[in-house]
Amino acid sequence: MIGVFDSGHGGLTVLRALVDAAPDRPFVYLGDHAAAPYGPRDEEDIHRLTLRGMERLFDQGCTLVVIACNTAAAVSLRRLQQEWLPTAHPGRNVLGVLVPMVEAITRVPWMIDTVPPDHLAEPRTVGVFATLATVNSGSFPREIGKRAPSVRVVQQACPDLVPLIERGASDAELAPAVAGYVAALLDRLGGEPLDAVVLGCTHYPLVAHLFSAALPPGVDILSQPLLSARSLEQYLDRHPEYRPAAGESGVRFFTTGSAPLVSDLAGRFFGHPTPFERLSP
Ligand code: DGN
Repeated sequence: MIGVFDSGHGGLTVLRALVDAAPDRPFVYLGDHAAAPYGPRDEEDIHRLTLRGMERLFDQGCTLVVIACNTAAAVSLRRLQQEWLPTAHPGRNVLGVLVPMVEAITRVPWMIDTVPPDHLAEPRTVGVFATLATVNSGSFPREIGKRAPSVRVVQQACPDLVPLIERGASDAELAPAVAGYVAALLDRLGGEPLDAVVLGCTHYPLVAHLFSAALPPGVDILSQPLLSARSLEQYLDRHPEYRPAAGESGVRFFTTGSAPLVSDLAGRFFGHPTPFERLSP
């Protein structure tokens, strides 16, 4: 069983791409809606909540979990992998959504043949839109810098977007907020051309069309769900020990929040009805 974790609804955009890429795989989704949003929380708090989410998914029988939340992954993934998993759960693993994106940007060799050849030729300046916690963690600039020091990374926190999206705001309400964040990032570039942007929050694919409308023509918008799905497929090929057991199938949806409320909005993210079950917070 493969777990997919998010603070709320956003990870459903990633789960959608994972299910599309591997429809016969069993997935368990957990949204920590009772504690969402994570973006404004401090790092210790985010780590504690993320660790709790991992325990719950392991309790459901998952051996591999994808943290489909940039905020949780940016703050907590390295700590989980280095400090917690080797002693508490040897043989299980946790992956994030940040590294697949960074690898696509910097074109590590195993990613090259999955990225169309005309995609992101020699990126020089990359914009990152994300939550405040992800921006403050510095994870995107750090990870991109390790692999491609010549790439300039300009970040823009978008603190209003997750709350607006989570309450089902209309495009008319969301468009000015997105346009404001895009204008702020372009301002800081001071006229330097922008080659690509990362929507570094799993909620933002839902407003990708608004980013596209607000950005100058020709700027590449990288799709995190798609890149995460490709990356998971390749990971499973390299690590057959995490392939689900024969006979396991289907997708189950859990939330720490109110199941009826969450199920209502979740269909917008997942594109299909999502019958959530409640896990106590
Ligand atoms: N979807 C989460 C992310 O990718 O960072 C953010 C949700 C939140 O809790 N702010």
